[in-house]
Amino acid sequence: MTAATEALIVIDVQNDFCPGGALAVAGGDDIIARINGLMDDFATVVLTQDWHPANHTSFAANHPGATPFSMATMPYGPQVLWPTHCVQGTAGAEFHADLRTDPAQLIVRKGFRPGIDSYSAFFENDQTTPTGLEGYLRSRGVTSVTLVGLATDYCVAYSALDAARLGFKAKVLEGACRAIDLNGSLAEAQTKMRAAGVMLEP
Ligand code: VGL
Ligand code: ZN
Repeated sequence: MTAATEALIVIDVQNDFCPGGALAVAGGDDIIARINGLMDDFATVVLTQDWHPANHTSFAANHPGATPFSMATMPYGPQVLWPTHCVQGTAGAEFHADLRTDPAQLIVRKGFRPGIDSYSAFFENDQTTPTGLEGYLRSRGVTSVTLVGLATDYCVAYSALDAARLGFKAKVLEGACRAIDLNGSLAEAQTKMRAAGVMLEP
């Protein structure tokens, strides 16, 4: 068991990010056994769940003529237009059936506002609208977070960068993550995380 000040944050291990899903990440389900084991080492376990309404602005289908994985400009900055994924209440939005969910004390849902995407577990993509996770962790005395899940270069990286920015000690276990790697996004995310003081471990 790690110290009571350490939390495990499991990012978006949902059907749509696993093989067969709408936004499948290669090998996305390979990490589940290790993540399940890690849960026993942490007194605080948090799961995040990407949770979009069908009219979500991050979906290419909601931008006439746009193709998935193209870019759009949103009021808060550039945004990848994704295939429709993790729609509230659908099977794709459910956690992978093999992921243990009983050890989690908190499930953070994110991306539920139609007009703004939310990669990070802490803030939406405007970098200011909070999810509430910061307050939850602080009020439980957590000072250090270990991040695992999907996808390394989007939701895991954004969460780790925000954690570091907020003053948490942040560690990403890359072997317990898998990446989308769109146009060099994995290398870029790794560079940004290292520069921000996020520890990258296998
Ligand atoms: C994610 C793209 C869109 C992720 C979520 O979990 O990394 N990526 N929504
Ligand atoms: Zn999403």
